[in-house]
Amino acid sequence: MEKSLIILKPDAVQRGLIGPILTRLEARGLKFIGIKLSQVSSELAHKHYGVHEGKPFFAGLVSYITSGPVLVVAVEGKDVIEIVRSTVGATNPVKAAPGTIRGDFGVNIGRNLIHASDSPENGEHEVALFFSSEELIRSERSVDQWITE
Ligand code: IDP
Repeated sequence: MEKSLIILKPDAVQRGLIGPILTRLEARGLKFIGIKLSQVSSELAHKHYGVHEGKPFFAGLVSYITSGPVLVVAVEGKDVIEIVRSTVGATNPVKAAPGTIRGDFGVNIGRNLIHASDSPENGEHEVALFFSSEELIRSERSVDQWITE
């Protein structure tokens, strides 16, 4: 079982795209185990995006992710890293395929709407960074047998 942290970034929230984006993730069959509206602090932004520190876009990235409320979502399941990344599309919306979230809703790399963990290790780490264990809810879905064999 993998976990993925998904963040609907401030532009997605401000543009009223929470519903359309969650609809796509939910319709794919993903199981949500945590979901909340949150204001990312500068400290948390530095932790989450630490790997990009020193890059030319880092200051802008921190200011972007802290610029307004975000919707933070944790999903769990087999292959969720790849499933979510392929639904989200390429980092740069200019290059993202139509049919992906970034390819359908975005036009600029600095406003690419959504974050998704890029490896199982980062998924575990990022979910733990944004959610306490009490905030993660696991339950059986009767529909699961119609989604996976
Ligand atoms: P990812 O979000 O698709 O995993 P990363 O390369 O990990 O992409 O970059 C993290 C985030 O940093 C991107 O989602 C985007 O918001 C921002 N970013 C990456 N490259 C650039 C850039 O060249 N200009 C502005 N922002 C960038």
